[in-house]
Amino acid sequence: MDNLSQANLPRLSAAVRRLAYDREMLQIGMAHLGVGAFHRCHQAEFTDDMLERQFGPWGVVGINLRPPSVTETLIRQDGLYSRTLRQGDETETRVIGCIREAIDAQRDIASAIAALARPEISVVTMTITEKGYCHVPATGALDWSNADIVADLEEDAHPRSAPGLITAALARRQAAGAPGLTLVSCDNIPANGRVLAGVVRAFAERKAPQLSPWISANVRFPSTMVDRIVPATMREDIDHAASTLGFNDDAAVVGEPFRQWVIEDNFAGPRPPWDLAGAEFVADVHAHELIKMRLLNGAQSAFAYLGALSGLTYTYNSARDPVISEIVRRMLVTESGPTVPHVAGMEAESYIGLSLERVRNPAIRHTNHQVATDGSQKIIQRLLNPIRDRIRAGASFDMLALAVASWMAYLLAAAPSLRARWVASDPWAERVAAIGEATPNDMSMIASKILALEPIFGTDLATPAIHRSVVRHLAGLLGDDPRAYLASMQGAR
Ligand code: CS2
Repeated sequence: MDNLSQANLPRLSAAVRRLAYDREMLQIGMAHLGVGAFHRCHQAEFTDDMLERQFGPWGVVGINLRPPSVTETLIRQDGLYSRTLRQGDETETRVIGCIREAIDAQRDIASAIAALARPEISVVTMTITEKGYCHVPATGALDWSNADIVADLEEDAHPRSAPGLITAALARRQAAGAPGLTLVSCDNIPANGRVLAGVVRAFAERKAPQLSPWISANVRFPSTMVDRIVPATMREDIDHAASTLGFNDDAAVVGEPFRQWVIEDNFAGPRPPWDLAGAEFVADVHAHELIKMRLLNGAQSAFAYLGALSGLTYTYNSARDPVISEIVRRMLVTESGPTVPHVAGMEAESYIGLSLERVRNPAIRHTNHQVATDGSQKIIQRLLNPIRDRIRAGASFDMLALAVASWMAYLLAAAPSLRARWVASDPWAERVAAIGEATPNDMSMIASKILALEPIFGTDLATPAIHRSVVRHLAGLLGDDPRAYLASMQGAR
């Protein structure tokens, strides 16, 4: 079967929605860092919708910093790929065309820096995952001990980190007198624009001090809230794309129909009119972000850990399990929900209902292990900050503590000399496993030591009440039958 490509577009199967703009006329005006499934199914789709409504120079050069890189596939396919939305038995497939060029920064860092420095590029969006910011999760500040940052600070280093690459590109722009730039973080960290600004400024101050005033005068870092559930693409999704398109598409992505994008209106230069595609430009995204991270992402993380510990594969299995879904619903309704601000159209009660409904969609096969990845970077905004607000309000937080304990139990269950139930992917996996292995039968000691990990928990959460709650849940979750433990909690109310 031939690959999807520009030349093959006219021969696409009639079932597929085609591009409604003249792609060959599309000039590049944006870059994206981290062309993973989420970008291809979210910002790139918004951009295609925008281009359909108002054609302009908003083609994208996609840059990948980390494997797995789809760069070669995208080059082979002229930047084209399909995205399929799935809800129950319904599917809808469409070709996306805004990515005009793709660069693998690991192989060709010079081209990546040069691309980001092109004067015609005015906006750089990025999805580099939480850990891509190289920050201390609890504070948001640049982590000077991060191995990539240490390497990038060396003289003449080829940047490996995002702050390193961005700084190199900004220095190039400054030297060439290129216009300013807007850097749009699209990752699930609170105040993502502020965190990005903080790590870039801190890194630049050390690496290229002459650049700092230029950054202050010429670069903007709007925060954004992005939302669409997009699991990693599976073999069967690639097969489905091929049979639907009539062409092979190794960059295919699958997502749910729901999508939302709220962007702080803070641009250094021209602003892509994404609002024509349904994105919202607002003065401040903080409230939207709290609602999304605490109610949707918080639920997903709880489902992922509780589900994995109970032997379930996908988050929809967890969300459809009567015991687990009731526990998570109770966490959202009684604990997380009361901590979020009011936003018209995102009222906590209906938002919780919608979030649970979305995670229950059985056509979206998001594995519990995928959502469980990098929990040390995620639980702060999803679970710990709500606990802080509950403590401040003098209110209960036992369900949130259960979810936090389930993250700990997930990493402890991965400890090689304890259970080795799976390989946990988390920058803190080894350290948490080592804590478990030191005193395997002493839950109280284990909980104390984990709660004392300051880069995750800060200095305020090692309280007796949290410790008590976590110890009890850890014992239940790491016992012989975690699901029975969860069922017994339900009975206890
Ligand atoms: C998920 C998110 O893997 C995860 O951490 O919780 O990718 C989630 O699906 C998106 O944030 C939804 O917008």
